[in-house]
Amino acid sequence: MTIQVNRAHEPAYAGLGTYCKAPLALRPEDLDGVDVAVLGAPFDEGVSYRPGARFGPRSIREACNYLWAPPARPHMNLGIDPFAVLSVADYGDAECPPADLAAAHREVKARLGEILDAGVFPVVLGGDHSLAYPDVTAVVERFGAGNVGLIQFDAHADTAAGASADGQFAAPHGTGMRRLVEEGHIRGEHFIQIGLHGYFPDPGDFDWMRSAGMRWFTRYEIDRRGMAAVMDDLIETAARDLPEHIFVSFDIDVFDPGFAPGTGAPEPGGLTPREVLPALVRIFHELPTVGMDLVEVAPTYDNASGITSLLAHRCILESLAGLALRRSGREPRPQVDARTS
Ligand SMILES: [Mn+2]
Repeated sequence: MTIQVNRAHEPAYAGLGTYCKAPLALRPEDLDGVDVAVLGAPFDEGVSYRPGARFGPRSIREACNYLWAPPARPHMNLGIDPFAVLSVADYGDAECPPADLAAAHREVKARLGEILDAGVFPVVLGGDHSLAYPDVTAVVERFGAGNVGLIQFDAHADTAAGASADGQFAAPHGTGMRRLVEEGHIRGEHFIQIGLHGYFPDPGDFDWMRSAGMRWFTRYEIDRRGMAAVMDDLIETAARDLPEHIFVSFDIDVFDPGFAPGTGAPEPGGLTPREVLPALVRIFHELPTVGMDLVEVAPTYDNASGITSLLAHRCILESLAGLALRRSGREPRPQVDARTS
């Protein structure tokens, strides 16, 4: 059974903080009847540059709490309230001990396994992007190797080799995607990336990605062709070539740092919320997704505005709206076109 975290007339910014004031579930048996479970993964031992993503889960939960509880979020352009369609619960955080990345991964995978075993759709809040490794391996254990596809939003491909030839260290948050493919959890041709820009990966890593059969849409292609056309391609490719179970791994640094400065490895020249939010709606509406993670929110670099956590919060909400649309089996009903004069 889930526990309401608000009193009857308590504003959402008051009291205990869960995602959108969703009720709390702390034990596997509490997930009975739940459709979506939010799980925090507060660790950042896998980063190469600025730490701080361990504070992401709490910060994302606290963002956007200016409405009333329990949650209601009627989407203006879809005509659907994800909380009316989906039973959303907050499953708290995995017990990630500081300074032990392997233990953090183990704990996340165990809690995520409980969510998946209950047949519930997981939304995992990072944490650094090494989180994708325990997330995707847990999903693959449930659905079977070769049966899971991966769509990654990211500035960086995260396909560096574990250690380069000259012995240079490669941080776990930059190597997880390669590891998933090399160890056989995800086939390269079941992997699509979107939003790559900046100076990583190295040309040699791109060569490896090509040889593995991976596909990607860079921000430069999006600039040339427009996000809508690129998303048409991505959806068509995923529907045709990816297996029936698709996991979405979303790195907040896919956004331009002007929109999301609170992150560990910002890359100037990134995507905008106006490009990405509708893309998330399309993916979760039109493709058979089985879960998502959202990583690398490091709110310490946000200064006073909390803009990055707010955007992360909204990315999840848009994803849930798309998922609600899919589960309801109907098309969007925009609330915005009725009165124009
Ligand atoms: Mn990443």
